[in-house]
Amino acid sequence: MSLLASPTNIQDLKKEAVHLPSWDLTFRQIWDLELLLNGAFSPLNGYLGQKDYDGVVANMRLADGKLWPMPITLDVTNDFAGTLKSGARVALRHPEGMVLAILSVSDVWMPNKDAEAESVLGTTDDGHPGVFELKKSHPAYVGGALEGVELPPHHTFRHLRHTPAELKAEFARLGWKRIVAFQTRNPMHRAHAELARRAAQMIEGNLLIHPVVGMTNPGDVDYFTRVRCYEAVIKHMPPHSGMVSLLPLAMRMGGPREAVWHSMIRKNYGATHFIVGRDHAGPSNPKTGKGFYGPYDAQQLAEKHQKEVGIEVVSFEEMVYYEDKGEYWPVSKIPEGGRVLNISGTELRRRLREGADIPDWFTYPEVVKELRMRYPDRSRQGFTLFLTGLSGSGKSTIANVIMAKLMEVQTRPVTMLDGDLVRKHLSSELGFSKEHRDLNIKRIGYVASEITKNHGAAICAPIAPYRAVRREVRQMIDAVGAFIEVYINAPIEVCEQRDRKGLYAKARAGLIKGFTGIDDPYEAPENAEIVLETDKLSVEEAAAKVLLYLENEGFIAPEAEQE
Ligand code: PPS
Repeated sequence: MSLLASPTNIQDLKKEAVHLPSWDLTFRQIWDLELLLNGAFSPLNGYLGQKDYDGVVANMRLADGKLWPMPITLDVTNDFAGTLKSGARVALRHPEGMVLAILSVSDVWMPNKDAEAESVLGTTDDGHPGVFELKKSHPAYVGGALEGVELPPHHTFRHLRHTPAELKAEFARLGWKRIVAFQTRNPMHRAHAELARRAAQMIEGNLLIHPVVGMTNPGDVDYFTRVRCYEAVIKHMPPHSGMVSLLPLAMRMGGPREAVWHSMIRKNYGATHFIVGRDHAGPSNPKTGKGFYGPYDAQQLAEKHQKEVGIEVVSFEEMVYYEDKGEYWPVSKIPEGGRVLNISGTELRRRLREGADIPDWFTYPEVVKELRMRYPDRSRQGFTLFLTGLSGSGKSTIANVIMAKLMEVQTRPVTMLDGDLVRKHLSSELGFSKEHRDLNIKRIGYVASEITKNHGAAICAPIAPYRAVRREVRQMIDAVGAFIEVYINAPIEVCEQRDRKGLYAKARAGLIKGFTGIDDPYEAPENAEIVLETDKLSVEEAAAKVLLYLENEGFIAPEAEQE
């Protein structure tokens, strides 16, 4: 049920909002709010209160016993939470300033996020993107009912956006009674299209391609590219048999619970059936390369709850290309000795990166064209070299040599974001607390990501002592080009001995507090692309190693191939 107020009430709510405390929503919160307001999260009438939250976390049930698998909470700062009491009213605002809803506060509490992560996502490991987001969110939760003023605005692909009520009306208009929804956060290739087409055939109904365009797994293809792909793929289906509609959901990548949640959302959008394939919404652990969940865990949990949800789960196993027949078959149906072809996500990325062939049996020409535009081969991509290391490890000296050499051998514009320079021009008001250092690195990351996105080369050389913020920057830049972490590794004794600026001596004398390596931590990178031991290498050798890496990985094309 939509939580939007009636037109007359909206005017009253807008007047009331002028005098209310405001909370500026984060992007993730805007996506949650949209689906709360438009009824996609029905039966929720707002953010979970503490009792409902406890039940959802413990056993996927609201306090009244209704099924609901995912905590939908409003996270706020301690300071803001401290100003709120039960009964307070808060204006929830879009970053551009509009009031989207008014929240009547019922509860304010401090959640145990580790317990939430363990119970809902099955792990507290922040290699899991849902856990990472959860830990990054504000520390206090606010629950309460919502009165919607307006839905968040969308300026893209408006012809593909529907509220649950609009989508149901569209199904009725088209005379569709049996609708199978296909969830995706990736471009669709032939295997996915075949699976979705077969599902529609099986249920003797129509297909709803229902991709998530809110928040997905970091590193996923951006939704602009993906949506153009879906629009191309649907044209390869029988005419008028299916449609595309976009779902502005912030995924938690919670595997089994996420599958139940997705099925409830699709039920609210009017689907009668929901496809759950292998590894539904399951991320893999960057540390082990393995999934956080069993490949069919999500299917099992979604099947278990399908009756209660009121949607039929259509379970599919992985589809592979059966070369002998020239068709896609479920992997378990391939006879002994049958020749099977498959291209993994990693292999596809390699082929795009290297400009290698992407065969027609794998995907559609329009999809290849979109992906090649989005992911030009590496010689045309932007990149960021992110040098991190202790003060005096040699970052700036090496960065300057790399910069000169890059300008000699390739044509991308090169921008230097050296620690000291940035602190002078970009972060002049910041000190060296953890908060200020993180902000400094985020600023550098932001500028570097813009340079990378526009196909330039950025060389950053801050200390960047904290792992979590380096990872955030990596994610931001990986989405638009390449992030290459270069660990400038010199033992603290060596750095201290060099003490070019005399800062170590001052730190030892207690004249500088919180000096990295002395009385402030340096968390060494664990997966840096390049490690330079500067107590063993000369500056020339260190820079040459970086250039060699760039050449070997295809970022610097042979002279004859450069445009
Ligand atoms: S950070 O942690 O990444 O934000 O630091 P960064 O912006 O690279 O700035 C590091 C330079 O600031 C000087 N400096 C300090 N460094 C570390 N800890 C403390 N407390 C500190 N106070 C001043 C120092 O000159 C660093 O420069 P480099 O080039 O690393 O020697």
